[in-house]
Amino acid sequence: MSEELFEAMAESILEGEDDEAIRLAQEALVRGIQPLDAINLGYVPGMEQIGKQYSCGEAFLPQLVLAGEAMKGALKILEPEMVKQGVGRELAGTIVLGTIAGDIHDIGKTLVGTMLTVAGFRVIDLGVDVPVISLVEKAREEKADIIGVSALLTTTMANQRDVIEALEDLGLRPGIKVMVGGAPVTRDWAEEIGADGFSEDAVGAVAIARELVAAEE
Ligand code: B1M
Repeated sequence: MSEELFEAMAESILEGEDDEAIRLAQEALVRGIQPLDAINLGYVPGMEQIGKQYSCGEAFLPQLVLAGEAMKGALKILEPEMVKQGVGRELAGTIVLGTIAGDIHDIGKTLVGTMLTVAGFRVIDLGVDVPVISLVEKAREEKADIIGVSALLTTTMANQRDVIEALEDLGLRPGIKVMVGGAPVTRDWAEEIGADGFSEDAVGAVAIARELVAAEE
């Protein structure tokens, strides 16, 4: 039965129907489906499919925009529920998070932030198109354990390296760790730029953040 609901969720993204995406998210909660399952098994496959269609010229920018809006509508319903489930946890650490300069994709980054919040991290989310220096200064000011840098474009991925270099120039390494992620980011890339952690999804990001904080202690 959940299968049908997940398929309808993917369809709502493909069709860019935010009202329907929201309605299905509400239905999932009523039916006791875990919010993360709804995201990963329902909406994300829709996003992946629209991305593929865009790549091969079967979908165009306005459809990407509508798909993004539909996904955000669903997350507005599902994310508070996830946060509620994590309330009362011990502080696991502080992370300054952002999508790197030049890049305005925010859905995956926000999901990573929500999962970290659920796991007990204090998350300072600076949003999208964040200049390198803003990430670094905020992390210093807030005595953050980690800077989390998301990038969805092969062109902006390169700016992740600049965060590490800026920390080094200011003598803030290895005190402040750097975790990178985003669709085009790979483990090889993370190693090449000297990042401390990499994850390909939001659940993995929590595990890596925990490891990085534990390594500090
Ligand atoms: Co754009 N876009 N987009 N887009 N978009 C991609 C990324 C693209 C792959 C589509 C494609 O061609 N197939 C392509 C990039 C190609 C490349 O560089 N390799 C692309 C392009 C080209 C562009 C524009 C340049 C298009 C244009 O203007 N001609 C433009 C760029 C604008 C800019 O940033 N300067 C653009 C714009 C947009 C919209 C605004 C229309 C919209 C974004 C809406 C929004 O975010 N508010 C959009 C969308 C929706 C997409 C796709 C379809 C979906 C992205 C998404 O939200 N995925 C995307 C195709 C795709 O990725 N399949 C595409 C769902 C999300 C949950 O996954 O973000 O990957 P994701 O996050 C995951 C993991 O990556 C990981 O965990 C998350 C949860 O599991 N993760 C981390 C992410 N950050 C992490 C950080 C971590 C750890 C893990 O640690 C800190």
